[in-house]
Amino acid sequence: MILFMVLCLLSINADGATRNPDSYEPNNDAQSASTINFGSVYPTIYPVADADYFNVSAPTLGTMTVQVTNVPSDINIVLYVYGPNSTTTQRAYANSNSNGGNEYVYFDCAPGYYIIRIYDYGNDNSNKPPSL
Ligand SMILES: [Ca+2]
Ligand SMILES: [Ca+2]
Repeated sequence: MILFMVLCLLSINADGATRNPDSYEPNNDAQSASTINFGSVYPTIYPVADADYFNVSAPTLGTMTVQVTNVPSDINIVLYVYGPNSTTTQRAYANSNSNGGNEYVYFDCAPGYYIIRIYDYGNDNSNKPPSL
């Protein structure tokens, strides 16, 4: 068994007054999901009602972990994973915590691509990034 990990880091702007879209935009639906590798990405949930979709591929059988950490205090992250090789088949879901809480899922994965979707439960926005 091989362990794959995708770490979704919500990065924190040094300048808390600046609210900016992240470099993965536009990625507001599964069709425009930003292709990423396992590791860390640093999206922001901005502007209001922003949703961020990512496409990550598992090369073989394994366990995939997706965690959203470093969540800003004004954001309540909802995390979905779809796949394999589907933009609509739900594979994992997490919304265990409220504002500022981390979210985490792990599951056995087959080879193929998976779609990760994160957004804020209340459709707020934040300049402070989460970490995927
Ligand atoms: Ca974003
Ligand atoms: Ca987006």
